[in-house]
Amino acid sequence: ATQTPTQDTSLSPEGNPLGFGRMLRKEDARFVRGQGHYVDDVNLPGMLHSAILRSPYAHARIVSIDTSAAEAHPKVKAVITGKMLEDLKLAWMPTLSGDVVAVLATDKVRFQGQEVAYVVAEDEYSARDALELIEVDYEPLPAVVDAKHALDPDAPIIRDDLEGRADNKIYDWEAGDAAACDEVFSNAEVVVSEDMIYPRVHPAPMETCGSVASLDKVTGKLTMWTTTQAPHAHRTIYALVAGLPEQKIQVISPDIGGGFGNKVGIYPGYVLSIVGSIVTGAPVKWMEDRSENLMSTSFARDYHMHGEIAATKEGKILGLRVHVLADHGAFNGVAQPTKFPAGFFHIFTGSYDYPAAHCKVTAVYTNKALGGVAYACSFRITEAVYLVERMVTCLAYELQMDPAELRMKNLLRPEQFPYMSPTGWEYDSGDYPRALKEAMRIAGYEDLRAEQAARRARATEPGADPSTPLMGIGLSFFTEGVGAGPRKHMDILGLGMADGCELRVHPTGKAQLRLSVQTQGQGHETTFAQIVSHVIGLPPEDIEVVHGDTDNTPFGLGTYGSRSTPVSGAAAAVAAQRIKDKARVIAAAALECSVEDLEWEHGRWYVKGDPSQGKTIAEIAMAAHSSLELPEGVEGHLDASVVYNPPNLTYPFGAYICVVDVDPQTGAVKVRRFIAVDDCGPRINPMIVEGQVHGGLADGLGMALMEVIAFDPDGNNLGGSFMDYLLPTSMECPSWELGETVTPSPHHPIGVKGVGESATVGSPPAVVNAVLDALQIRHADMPFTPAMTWRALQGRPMRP
Ligand code: PCD
Repeated sequence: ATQTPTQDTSLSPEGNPLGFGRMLRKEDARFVRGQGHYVDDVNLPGMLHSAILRSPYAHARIVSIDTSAAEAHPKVKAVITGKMLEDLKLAWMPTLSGDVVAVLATDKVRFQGQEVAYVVAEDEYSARDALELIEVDYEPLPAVVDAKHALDPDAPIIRDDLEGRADNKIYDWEAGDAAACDEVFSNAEVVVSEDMIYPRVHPAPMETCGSVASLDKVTGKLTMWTTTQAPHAHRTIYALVAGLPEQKIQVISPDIGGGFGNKVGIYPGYVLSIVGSIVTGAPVKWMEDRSENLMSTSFARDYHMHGEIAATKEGKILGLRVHVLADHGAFNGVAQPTKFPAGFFHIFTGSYDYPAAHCKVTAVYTNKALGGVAYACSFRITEAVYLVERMVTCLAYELQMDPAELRMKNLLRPEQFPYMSPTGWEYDSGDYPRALKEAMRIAGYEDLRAEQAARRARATEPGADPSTPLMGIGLSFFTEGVGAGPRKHMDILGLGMADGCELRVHPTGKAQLRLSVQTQGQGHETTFAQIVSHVIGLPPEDIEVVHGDTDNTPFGLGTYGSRSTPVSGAAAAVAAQRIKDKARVIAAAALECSVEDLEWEHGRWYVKGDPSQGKTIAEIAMAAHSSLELPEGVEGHLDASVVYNPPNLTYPFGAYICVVDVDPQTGAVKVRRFIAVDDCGPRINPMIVEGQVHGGLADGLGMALMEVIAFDPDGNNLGGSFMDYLLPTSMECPSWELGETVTPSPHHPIGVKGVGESATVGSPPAVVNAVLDALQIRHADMPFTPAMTWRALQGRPMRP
């Protein structure tokens, strides 16, 4: 049900619920009827299909490629190799991190699954058949699979395409104050250190990546239907890469079957479909299959972290330092603000109050697919939160202190906000103890600990049943920074991270909101209509949200890093506010009174003291398009457009508690309960927020318990299908128990903070802390598959 407007709609962060509230998603009408329209649903007259030949080797020199048999296939229209692209200067393209990546390999292949040749044919089956007719002569080379050996003096050089490359290092980067940290550590009473791996995982959206490219030879216009989270950024990059005039490129992102960061970057397949259309003169479709998606598109994490935490004997944290070895795969294709090579990893100081922090990140190339994509991680905050939450838990273990008590002792206090972190981030607002207390209340924390103590006591009694599950309780507290960015500090390849928005109120009082961001399932068509409704009082049903088409929406950097609501949501609120202000002027003209005489209520301006004299936004919209005489300088119509440059990130936070039972004989982990208290400021649509949190918790549980992309010593990907790469289902998930606190962002026009990635960021350490609490060991690496858990129980932890 929709809410009826009941309150004043000032833009104060405390806000008021007009427009906000539980509302079924507008987009569900088509999704539940199977009427979603995805790239693979795009079928154009005369359209051709295509397929990519991929490398079976992780590292090999290409000696020769013979395409003659494939070309002779009766249904094949074109076979394209790296050599042919080289002649067009299209063999390499820039990555979002300023590296270059091969569109089709010319000299060497550098990971298993890399693109080697491309076939365009009348149908997809013929295209795939023809791949088998291509003869490639490879000369296999030794592969760098373990990041720890990437910098060995005798390691093969992966990127010999880059001039002057003598090793596999991508960068060394650091943040914080090393000297101050050393000082604190050398005088500390307690120092705990630990090595941990955040394994390589994959976003694995339901819909794989694909595109349909259609170049009109007469008009020179390229239309590109594609799975992209950032249509405008893609258009600009196509213009730069292919030298096509930008006004002649239209990127259309139709419905997206999940993005999760997988659809931020530009893949060779997209570019190849453009090349295919140029070469054949027909529209060309390219769609990946599941294994291609799992083996060759962006991976996340792959951080080998060494953490050290310093504290007093009483458990007051004094400092944290970290050294990370980051495995980026064969090309550095991370999508994140350019000036932050390790993303926002240096928000690793977390939610606690201590002065000294330092981190160093060394990134290396390995013979694996591109890594480091921001899979629900707000640019590496996931890794950062895992590190600090594990380290704090290790400290509690060492001090034999309750981990909740240790956290409570060190959490930032509400009066410290806005808080400047030791690595230079200004947290906008928070009340952390309140969130942790709320999670502990919902969990019944004291009772859970009592139950655990009683079980442990019983387990030591003679004749105790050896199959009795081991009970574990794990906590995590996270702070995220989302809404990149202030454009002064944050850009991607020189494009500042601001987002545009246009709002038009049509004569009959129905509105259209055009956005630069892209929904992939988060429900923007609903929540953004609710934002406008909140400000101008039109019902959300009357506000159509348009996105995903560069010809019909303003420029902006797109959706990832939970930035849509913090950035574009702010743009929408400001545009609506401008409409409301202009409506007041028009209402004054229509009512023949002065602007000051008008008051706002229920989506309507009315004369002070005489509420019967008033105009609703719909009436004002008609007046704005009519022959009504408007005051000097006021243009007709009721439109507004805004480019929003956020002054700061928003900092959502949360407290999570996980309860597990571990079967000591099989190592199987069952998540018994999971309590998640999230604070993302006021919730535009609480139902959507809950859905976002449910999804993120499942993601986090998957990473903690089952997901890992492993490689054999030759660099063969061992996780290239859903048989090997396990995703959680409802069978593994408990019934999530959610809570909330509300701390508005002081700088966001309607006080909201992002939430899309929060649960994926916050949940893995809670699950891992719970498993390790059950096992009563200080550390072992995730994922806690039965085998890994069982080995950890035997005191034989193994690395993923
Ligand atoms: N909200 C509300 N309230 C608040 C906040 C928020 O309501 N306070 C809502 C909104 O509006 C939207 C959602 O919620 O609708 C979300 O939001 P955000 O946070 O802003 O976010 P975005 O930007 O929109 O989105 C993005 C995210 C991300 S980033 C990810 S990963 C994921 C998430 O989102 N993805 C996805 N979620 C999701 N969901 C779905 N369904 N699907 C998908 O795909 Mo990255 O960086 O890309 O990795």
